[in-house]
Amino acid sequence: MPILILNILLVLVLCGCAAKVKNGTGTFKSEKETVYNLDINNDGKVDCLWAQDLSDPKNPKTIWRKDDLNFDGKFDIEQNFKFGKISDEKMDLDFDGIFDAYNQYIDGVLVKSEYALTAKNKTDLWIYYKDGKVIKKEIDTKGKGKPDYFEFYENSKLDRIGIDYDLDGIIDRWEKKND
Ligand SMILES: [Ca+2]
Ligand SMILES: [Ca+2]
Ligand SMILES: [Ca+2]
Repeated sequence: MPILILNILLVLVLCGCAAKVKNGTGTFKSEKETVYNLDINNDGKVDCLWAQDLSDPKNPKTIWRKDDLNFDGKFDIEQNFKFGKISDEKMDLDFDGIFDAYNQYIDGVLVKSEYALTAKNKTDLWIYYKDGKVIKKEIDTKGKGKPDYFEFYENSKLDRIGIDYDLDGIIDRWEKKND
């Protein structure tokens, strides 16, 4: 549920930024980096901060951006870009000031996600993607810092589940899901 809320807020903020970009004032930092900021709700705190590489004026490229989605003065999503495409991002899903989710991209396509859902600063869910589709989920159900529950997907459908009871990295029980 927090992810859904974040996504909705993100869409709203991104729309807001896109609509106001033309009016945003850019601060020239270097030939490679011009930083823009926006205070969407006019409370004096920046909600949207981003840098662009304007060395090719016809093809400006975003280098990084940060968004405060709930307007509390803390950035909830921080993104980095390579050659204008997103390369990684971290998100604070519950707005407590601690990042809980991390996404990694190759060539703008999501390849890996990590979430700390039950404890702060402790990853307990790893998701792997191929061609943007989930292929594997690894879950730490015991809070040991290592996954013990594995889900394998075929064509985005859960195909089989594996459980590693003693955390030696070898799956001890398999369950087939798709026939
Ligand atoms: Ca603000
Ligand atoms: Ca915030
Ligand atoms: Ca958080």
